[in-house]
Amino acid sequence: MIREKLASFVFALAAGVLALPLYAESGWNQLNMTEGVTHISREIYALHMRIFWICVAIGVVVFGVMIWSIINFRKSKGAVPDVTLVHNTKVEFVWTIAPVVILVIMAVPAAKTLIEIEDTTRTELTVKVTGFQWGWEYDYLDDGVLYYSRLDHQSDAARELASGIDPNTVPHYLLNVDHAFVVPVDTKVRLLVTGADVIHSWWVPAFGVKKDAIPGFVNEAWFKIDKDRPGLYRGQCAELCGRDHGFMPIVVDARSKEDFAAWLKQKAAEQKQAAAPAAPPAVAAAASGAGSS
Ligand SMILES: [Cu+2]
Repeated sequence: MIREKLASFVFALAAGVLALPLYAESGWNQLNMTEGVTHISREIYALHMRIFWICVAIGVVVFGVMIWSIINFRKSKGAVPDVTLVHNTKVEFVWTIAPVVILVIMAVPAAKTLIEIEDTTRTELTVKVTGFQWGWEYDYLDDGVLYYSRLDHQSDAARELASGIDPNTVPHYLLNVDHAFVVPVDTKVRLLVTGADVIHSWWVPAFGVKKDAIPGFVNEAWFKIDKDRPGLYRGQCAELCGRDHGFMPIVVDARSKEDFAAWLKQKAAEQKQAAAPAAPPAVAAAASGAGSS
């Protein structure tokens, strides 16, 4: 009997191990959070997994005891309920202390990560991010670069009512922008997040950052992308901000430090040149001054 049970257990275990690749292929593993590309996002993932397994253990113990009791103390087996039992100090002590200990075990690493998330000291680049209906404005405060980022033209055309365009044919439908937010990897980037009209929320899951953009307030957030993970990272506005809330995605273009420096220099020069026609007022003023004298 025991040998049979053992054999079926080993069989089930082997079947489970063999099914793992199938599980990965089925997409079920995509139901979980991703680890992301920053130290903080991995910390958050680790917290999530730790607390998940604590919940699994609690579930197994609680349901195990419950099912075991139902089976072993059933009426047909001659069990007689103890109707005189009012309370049991020992049991009450255990079921008070055990949850407190579990909560402390969860709270200590969670508080540590929260403190780290809020630590915006020693940042290397500051960008002011303003959410508006419906897009984002990125202002590189120390470098004189400012631009808007909106839903890309292809998605925008396809989303129109009766556009006749199949969204499945649009690459990264509703998750693409005209001008991506360019940042360097391996750099502690500080964001000053605010809103221009209503409350928005700047959310990029791969960085573990979700920060409310509230008019009249400046919220701080930061991220430092792994050195070996340049690339495009996508996010969305995570606050129901009005009619086109679903159409204000975020795309972050993470580049190497050298590429970023070159891009920033070129962009600053471009914007300076674009602003140049506004310079003639000095000439105009001189001219009008000459005319009036
Ligand atoms: Cu929004």
